Amino acid sequence: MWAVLTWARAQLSSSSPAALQGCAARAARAVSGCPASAAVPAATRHVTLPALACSRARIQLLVTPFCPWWPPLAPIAPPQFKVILLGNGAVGKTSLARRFAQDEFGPEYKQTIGLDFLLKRLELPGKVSVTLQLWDIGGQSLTSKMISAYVAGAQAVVLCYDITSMESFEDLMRWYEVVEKAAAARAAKSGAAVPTLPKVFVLGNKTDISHMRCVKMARHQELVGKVGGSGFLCSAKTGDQVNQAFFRIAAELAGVKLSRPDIQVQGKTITAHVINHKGDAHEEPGEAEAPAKRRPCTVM
Ligand code: G3D
Ligand code: MG
Repeated sequence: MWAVLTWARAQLSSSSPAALQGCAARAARAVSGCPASAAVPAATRHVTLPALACSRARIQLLVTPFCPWWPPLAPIAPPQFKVILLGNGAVGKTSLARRFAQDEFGPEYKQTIGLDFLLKRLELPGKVSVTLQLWDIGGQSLTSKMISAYVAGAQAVVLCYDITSMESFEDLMRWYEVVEKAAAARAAKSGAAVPTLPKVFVLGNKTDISHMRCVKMARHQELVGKVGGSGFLCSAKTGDQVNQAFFRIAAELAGVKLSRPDIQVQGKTITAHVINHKGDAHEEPGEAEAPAKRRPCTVM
């Protein structure tokens, strides 16, 4: 019994999903009486990360009342997902990353030269914590040889365009091809028969200037269908829909199902700035500008 408890504790202390899956598989074998050499039951192979984190918390709750001397397990480090923002220069990749990770938007930063890297931890429904690693590579890197190295190991790619620039939208297919080539090269290197593509999302930025929009919604949807992911429209400038987009990306990567209220809670209150044009202003009589003093005029 002691040995079993010690072994279970050692397994549960691990932060690795693989070890947790192994633990779940052994537990399933022990319960069902299968020999230790039996293959991992199919059910446990498909256990999702949140489900595992949840079972770990449940085991902790069950064990503590019977074994009060058993110190609490160290918390599991939340899983990190590598998310790359791709797209032409000036579509707003840096602004989006900064808006999401730091809730900032400002003109003080320079065009990205190499690679910017931001981290943001999120709490998903069901108390599932995840960390998104946002990789912001410069728009000038479409022809760069480094791009496939950046894409390697990414769980998600966000293809970003500016809704007021048709060129930035049409170039997204070239960005997508770069992702496909990188995945194919990786598969060839590892000997895998089928390349593993990261999840691909399409994000149209600058909805605050939608009166200048030239990419129609139908074309946006068509591209989303082609790359097989989800699509978002947002504004890094006002923050509209930025949190919702990344929250949905994180949930999709972690395998967490979201309800409409879950997404809505992420919404940011947008403040509308009312511009008071001089001609429209209704000045109070007392605040009106004092008439200029009249000088006597002599007509010769
Ligand atoms: P990039 O990282 O893709 O190259 P940046 O793009 O984030 O550097 O943004 C390029 C320009 O677009 C910046 O303007 C930035 O302020 C603007 N921008 C980014 N996001 C938005 C948005 O949501 N709405 C509007 N209206 N502008 C946005 P400047 O003038 O500094 O070049
Ligand atoms: Mg940039």
